[in-house]
Formats: sequence, C-alpha cells, structure tokens
Amino acid sequence: MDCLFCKIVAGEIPSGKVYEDDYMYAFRDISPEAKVHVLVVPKQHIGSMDEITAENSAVVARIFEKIPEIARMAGCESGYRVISNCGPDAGQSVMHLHFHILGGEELPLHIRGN
Ligand code: DGP
Repeated sequence: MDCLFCKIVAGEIPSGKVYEDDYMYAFRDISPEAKVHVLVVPKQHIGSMDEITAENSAVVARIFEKIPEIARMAGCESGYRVISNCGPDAGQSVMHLHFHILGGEELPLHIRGN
C-alpha cells in the first residue's frame, strides 16, 4: 500500500521518533504548528476516524491511554491539544489515522494541526 505513514512506521522514511510500542508510533510533525507538534498513528493502517470500527478500536483506546505520557515526553509541561482531521472539510492530507498533539506553549484558539 502506498501510504506515507505506513512507510514512516516501517522505517522506510526517517522521522523524529518520540515513542513506539507494538501498537502505535509517535513522531515529530514535519511542519510544526506549535513548539511541540507530535503525530501519533496506529501501526495498522486505518484510513481515518471514519474507518474506526468495533474490530480495530482497541488500538485507538491504547493510543488515548498513552497520549498523556507521549505529550509529557515530547515537552508539553502545562497542557496540550489533541486533534484528528477527518476528510476534506477538515483538511486531512494523509489518509492514515493520526492524532496531532500540540503544546509546549500557550496555543491560539484556532489551530487545526496542519
Ligand atoms: P493532516 O493534514 O491532519 O492529515 O496532517 C498531516 C500531517 O502530517 C501534517 O501536519 C504534516 C505531516 N507530515 C506530512 N508528511 C510528513 C512526513 O513526511 N514526515 C513527518 N514527520 N510529518 C509529515
């Protein structure tokens, strides 16, 4: 499958790894919108929020259990924001489910991660 984030997970494209386990991979966004801008993706290919099902949602739960630790490791000391853009109206540009973690500074109200 020709998926950018699958290639990053596989190590075929270099990235600034923040955290990895059997289920997820977290890395620095290539064009950060805040001092801390990390993407967390499931290792299995899920196209977007629209493709979360009862069969694959356990990995999404694991990601959300881990996000506070990833945010702290990445440098968020006093809060952070989590965003997932889904579909054209939200401006999703990579069709592999991902959660933006933004922080490291006081965030403007309107920031969509990309
Ligand atoms: P979205 O537009 O919500 O689908 O977010 C996609 C994000 O992916 C965007 O903030 C930029 C980031 N991105 C795109 N290509 C690369 C890449 O090759 N490496 C890294 N680290 N991030 C990327």
